[in-house]
Amino acid sequence: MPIINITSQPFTDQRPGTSGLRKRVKVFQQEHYLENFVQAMFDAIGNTRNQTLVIGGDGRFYNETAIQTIVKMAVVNGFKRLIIGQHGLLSTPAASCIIRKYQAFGGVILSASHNPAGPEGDFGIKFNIRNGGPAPESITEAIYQLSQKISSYRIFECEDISLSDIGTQYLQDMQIDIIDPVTDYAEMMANIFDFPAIRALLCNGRFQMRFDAMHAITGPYAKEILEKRLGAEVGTVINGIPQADFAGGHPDPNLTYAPELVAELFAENGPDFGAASDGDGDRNMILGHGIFVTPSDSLAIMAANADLVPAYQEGLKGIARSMPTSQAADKVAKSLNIPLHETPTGWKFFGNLLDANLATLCGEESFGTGSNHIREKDGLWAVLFWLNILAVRQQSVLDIVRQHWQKYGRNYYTRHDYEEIPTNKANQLIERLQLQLPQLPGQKMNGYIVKYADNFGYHDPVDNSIAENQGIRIGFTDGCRIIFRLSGTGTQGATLRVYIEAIEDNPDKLFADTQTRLQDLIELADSLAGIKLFTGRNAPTVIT
Ligand code: G16
Repeated sequence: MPIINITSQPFTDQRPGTSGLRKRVKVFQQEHYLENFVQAMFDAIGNTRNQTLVIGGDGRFYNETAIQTIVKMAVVNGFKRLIIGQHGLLSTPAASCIIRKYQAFGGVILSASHNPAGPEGDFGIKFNIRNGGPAPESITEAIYQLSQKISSYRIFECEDISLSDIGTQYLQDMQIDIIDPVTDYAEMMANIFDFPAIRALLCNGRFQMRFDAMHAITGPYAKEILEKRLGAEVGTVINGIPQADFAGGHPDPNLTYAPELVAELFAENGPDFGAASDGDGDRNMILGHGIFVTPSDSLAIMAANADLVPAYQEGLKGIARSMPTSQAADKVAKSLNIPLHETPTGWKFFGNLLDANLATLCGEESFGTGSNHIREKDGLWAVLFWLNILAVRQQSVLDIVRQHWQKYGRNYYTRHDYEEIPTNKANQLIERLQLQLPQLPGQKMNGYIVKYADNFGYHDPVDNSIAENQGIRIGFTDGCRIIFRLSGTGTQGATLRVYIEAIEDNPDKLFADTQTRLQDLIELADSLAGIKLFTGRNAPTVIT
């Protein structure tokens, strides 16, 4: 076959971050850039001969171009079968579902998540392993090391394959199945949740909901599941047609980037329930009429109500949360008498816990929640989980959240992001903080006494791997915390994330405004880290 061997040279910037390699589209468009990374990936993941590979992405600009390249490289790397979403589309959770269902060797997911798309926007690529989850650091680091030594890659020279027709085609001996991107995922959801109860809620003539797909991948999934299978009124899903540039938007489901949805839910006669998902469909935001549910609270409330969902009625094996996520779920785990696992930021750290049956639900403050049904976080799954709770409890979101706080206490929580700051300044800020850590325990600041101050390290209980330097934590004797870390998903400069949490058990103080309640800790964070000084900013770019 016409295989061509192309001579190439390493690019120094191919180390995957929190979730794969994310760069500006223009970076990926450089000659040999994508091909180098794909070759390094295929070389790093082991024997690709006779294996099945799933391929799909969030439909952003460059998705189909990249898929054609990967297909032509997969055939010379010996893959036996490719399973590709029609038009190259697969949400991240659907890709995870399909890898597991068809027992594939792994999958390649093309996405830069919620980052803006289009020729001037971002693109990304990551490899998911056989369990459906993101490759662990041992593999991502191996990919990087190989990318730094690469001198050539191999590619098959041929016409593009058709991504538009569902069915089977062949490229040499390699079978390529183009599948409907939604069906397998929708069937899985129907097996997890109480669809008859949710249908009854959505069709009762009173309950109103809005789902914002943000012009990204979840549109077709949400329309099929919410409107077709569950009978929600047509129009429940807004911005439901995926666009290559996400209509110029920033599909990050939070209070800053989904302002229309938020305004609608806070309006006088707004809907009972609102939700949004991100570019690749793995994040979620949950809103009730007049209330935003923080992702950390959402995880805790889901865990506390998991027995209402058919798939989790047998009970939870454990709950896992990333370190910066609030400790709200810890209280639920304690009351359920199940373990709580604290991992570094990054969904890849949950995979081992789920595989070993040590955890059933996982969540992150970064608008991610999921369970052992797949090995990615799952936006629509979280929305259906909430609908299942609402259908059974027949209460408003506001009442459910308030009752939860009354029972467990409230973890006031906020994250302040300083985006696109100069990398050297961000590093200086962290280094300076790191130097202060040994002196902090025992010190009294603004009335808070420091209990511990460290840089979080994680020992994986399953494979014994160690992940160091995962974020600076300053914990106080009353359970409050301030955490600093640099994002691993940005593509321009550095993003400083500051996570602030206060614990409130006094029943008279449960309903204050979050930013006001946390003001003294916010000021303390600034004085500890010199945020204004190093970033040159007076205020965060994004507050969630
Ligand atoms: C990714 C990871 C998440 C992580 C988030 C933020 O999400 O999968 O585990 O919490 O990035 O990471 P960072 O704080 O390093 O920017 P996504 O939705 O972007 O794939």
